Amino acid sequence: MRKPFIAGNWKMNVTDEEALQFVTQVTEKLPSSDKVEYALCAQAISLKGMKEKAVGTDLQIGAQNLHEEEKGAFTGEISAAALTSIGVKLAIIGHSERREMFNDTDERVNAKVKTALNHGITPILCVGELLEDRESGSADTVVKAQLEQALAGIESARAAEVVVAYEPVWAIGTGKSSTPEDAEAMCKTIREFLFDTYGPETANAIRIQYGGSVKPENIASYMAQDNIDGALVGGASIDVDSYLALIEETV
Ligand code: G2H
Repeated sequence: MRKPFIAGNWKMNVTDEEALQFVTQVTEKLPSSDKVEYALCAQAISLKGMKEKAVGTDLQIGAQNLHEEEKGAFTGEISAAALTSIGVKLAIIGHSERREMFNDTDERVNAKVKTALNHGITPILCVGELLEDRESGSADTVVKAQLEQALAGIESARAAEVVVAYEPVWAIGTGKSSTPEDAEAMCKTIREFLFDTYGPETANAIRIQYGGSVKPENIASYMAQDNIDGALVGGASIDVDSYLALIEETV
């Protein structure tokens, strides 16, 4: 059985003060993580403080990116070693906003996933098609190609640690969510790809999240699908009550 996993992706919307306040408020009310895992992925500046505030709780704190190299002259970037030095063991990798605006090519995404795994950081690997891909009927091909490249050279045992987030780009922050049936169809395609690549044990262990305008009102309809094991949530994870409701609706 795969345990559901709800991760908030705050993007660049929450200040450090707000982030710390949020953790203080939310940790008082979070349910036990027996049935559902939960995380918040914040701007790098807040990660250490959030980790400190979350001590003794099951709230996971994650980064929104990391650099593929171990160290060096990469001004403004964040290394995996720096993340683990403050206890961060989760990072979103290859979000479509980074693919589109920050040159996260498939090759770099692959290198970042490997670096994360080498450091014991769970990557939330984002894949998803553009609107034009869906309209031209090539969504499956595009997503499978992204997965193939992102997971190249990663053997089965390590791949089991990866969380895949399927986020159709046209559904991100637009209010236009994919129907649960369409999301399930793609997540099933992803599962089948993982099955063909890694065999049943790893394919069945990997959690697949849906992302794209998920909110408390619609999360249950995604979670009811066989191949959807959680959600990566942007806008609706920024409010304490909404974040808690997302988790409650999942249990
Ligand atoms: C998709 C998602 C979070 P939102 O990017 O990764 O954002 O829920 O605001 O569509």
